[in-house]
Amino acid sequence: MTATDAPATTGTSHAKLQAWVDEVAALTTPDRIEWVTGSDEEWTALTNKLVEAGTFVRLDENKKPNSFYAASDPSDVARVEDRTYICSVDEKDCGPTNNWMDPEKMKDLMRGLYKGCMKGRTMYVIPFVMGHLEAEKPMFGVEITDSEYVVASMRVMARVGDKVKARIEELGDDAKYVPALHSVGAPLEDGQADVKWPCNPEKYIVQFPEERTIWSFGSGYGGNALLGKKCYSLRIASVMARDDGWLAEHMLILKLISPEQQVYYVAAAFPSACGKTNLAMLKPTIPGWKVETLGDDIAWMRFGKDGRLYAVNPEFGFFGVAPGTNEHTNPNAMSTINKGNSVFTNVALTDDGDIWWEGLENTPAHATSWKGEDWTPDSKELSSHPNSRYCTPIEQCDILADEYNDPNGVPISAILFGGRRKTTVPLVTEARDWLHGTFMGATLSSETTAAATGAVGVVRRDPMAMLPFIGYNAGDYFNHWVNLGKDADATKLPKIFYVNWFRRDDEGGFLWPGFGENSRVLKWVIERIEGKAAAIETPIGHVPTPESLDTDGLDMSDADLEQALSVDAEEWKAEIPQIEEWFAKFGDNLPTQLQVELDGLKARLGL
Ligand code: GTP
Ligand code: SPV
Ligand code: MN
Repeated sequence: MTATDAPATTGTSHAKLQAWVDEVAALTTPDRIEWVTGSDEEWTALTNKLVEAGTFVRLDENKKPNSFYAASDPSDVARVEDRTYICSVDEKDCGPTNNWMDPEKMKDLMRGLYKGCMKGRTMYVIPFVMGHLEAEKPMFGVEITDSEYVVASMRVMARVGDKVKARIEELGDDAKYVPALHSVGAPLEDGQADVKWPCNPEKYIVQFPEERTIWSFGSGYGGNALLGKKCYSLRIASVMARDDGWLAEHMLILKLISPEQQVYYVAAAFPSACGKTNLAMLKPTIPGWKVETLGDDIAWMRFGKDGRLYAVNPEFGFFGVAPGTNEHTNPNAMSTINKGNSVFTNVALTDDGDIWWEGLENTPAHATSWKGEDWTPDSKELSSHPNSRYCTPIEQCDILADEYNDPNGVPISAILFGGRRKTTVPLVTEARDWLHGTFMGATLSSETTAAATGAVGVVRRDPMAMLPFIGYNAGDYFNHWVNLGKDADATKLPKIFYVNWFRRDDEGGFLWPGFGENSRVLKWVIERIEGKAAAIETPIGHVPTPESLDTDGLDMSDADLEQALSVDAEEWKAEIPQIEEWFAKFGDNLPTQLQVELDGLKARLGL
């Protein structure tokens, strides 16, 4: 069947959108076109189709209602940073931290890949909005994909369907939307049987920042394929934010309520698989304190009329790391997924129709691993991929804050930066001011994780936890942070802190128990903001005195606490050449203010 006679089940009255859909269909030649409505019937039809294809296994209705297990192709398990491009018109605008190719060259190359790539498949058109449909300027997108898995996941992760489409049509030419094209790149010849997880060894995840468009090819994995998430809400949105004076960040948003019923909102940027979801849904161990959640991965932050920085979570679901999640580390995530309506990818399937992963309670005597192999507790291999994920609706979260539904967002009191460092970086450090905090963010370092393909455990600079997500020159991005601080009322800006839950003792164990105990650090942060807690001034910033941190009931030796909080000048001196090398990458694009911060740090370290 050719594109011209591929019947569209519906279309749109929005001429420009229809023209793009037609153009893509002509190029990719799908057998069918379907517009995603967002209805329950559609979910049932899609998931049935996925079960029939073997991509999904329906889980036991009594254990995980309306939920599904999927195992990907073993080669398609994470974001592919080396295949991710920022195709700005001018190479300079892509900067030294992103891959670049001339946009026209990239389009030619990818048109070659897209040609006929949806043959034998259905092309789905997903109208979606990141953030609220009721926002002053709704942030629309339209994803075209040939993957039912992507459609099902997008329905969980973003607000999709008829209502969004109707609003785009109503706004007509005024409707700004990001066209996002995705294909798994696995056309089917007539009569060819499909595989459970179609994908292509050749992958491209491409952002065109000036055009605000996304082209993705070859992968079905979350961050590569659910294009509303990292591709739009961070890479494209960071460019929009630069142009319009706001911030699109890889941050969780939480609401903290003190025993005195004071409310504070905190945003925190940690690299992938470094603890955002867990902190966002934290169950405090200190009496009287309460946490509610607003978001676990992405924050869009704009200045309000009152001069404060307001954050909204543009997403509609959690796409969380499964291993390590359990009733102790994250009871709120557990109760969210136990309500069902979820998709689990690359975890283990138990014999009684449930899922399991490393770290979860009730280890099964036997299960099927993510690779489809027999697994028992004696197996040498992991049952679940380290980057296996649950995809679950945010509205099922028991501690979702009411403010999640406010398109204007919440005023942020503190921003935490954090990473995974075995050494050097103390449990918590307070920045002196916004600029110093920007320096902390710009020099943030972390050990790489399984969330991206490549080596795990290698220390790299991951500025603001945004290294793979800044849609333009990172030097310009630093400048944007500096400028926002310069133009703002300093008394209203969030206070910035740098945390590290992952420092190790001499035996290699974590010094700090983490998870719910992180509430102690949040309390110190709030008390610093309120001017109530003591701190020691060190070359890198203010760290708690051991007495200023609430350690009541904390099962930890004084020596370990001291080590967790310690600032070792020698370790920091060793850090300096790495920071210098990092900054040198940016040449003239590095804001002079950050160089001044570095010089100040060196001077304080006696260098
Ligand atoms: P992305 O979804 O990839 O952006 O990850 P994330 O930042 O949301 O990370 P997440 O909260 O899912 O945590 C990733 C891993 O870190 C999990 O295996 C957690 O168990 C572990 N982790 C999270 N918080 C802590 C902590 O406070 N201490 C320790 N030791 N581990 C933690
Ligand atoms: C991350 O890697 O930071 C994630 C998962 O949150 S993904 O959607 O794949 O980007
Ligand atoms: Mn993330």
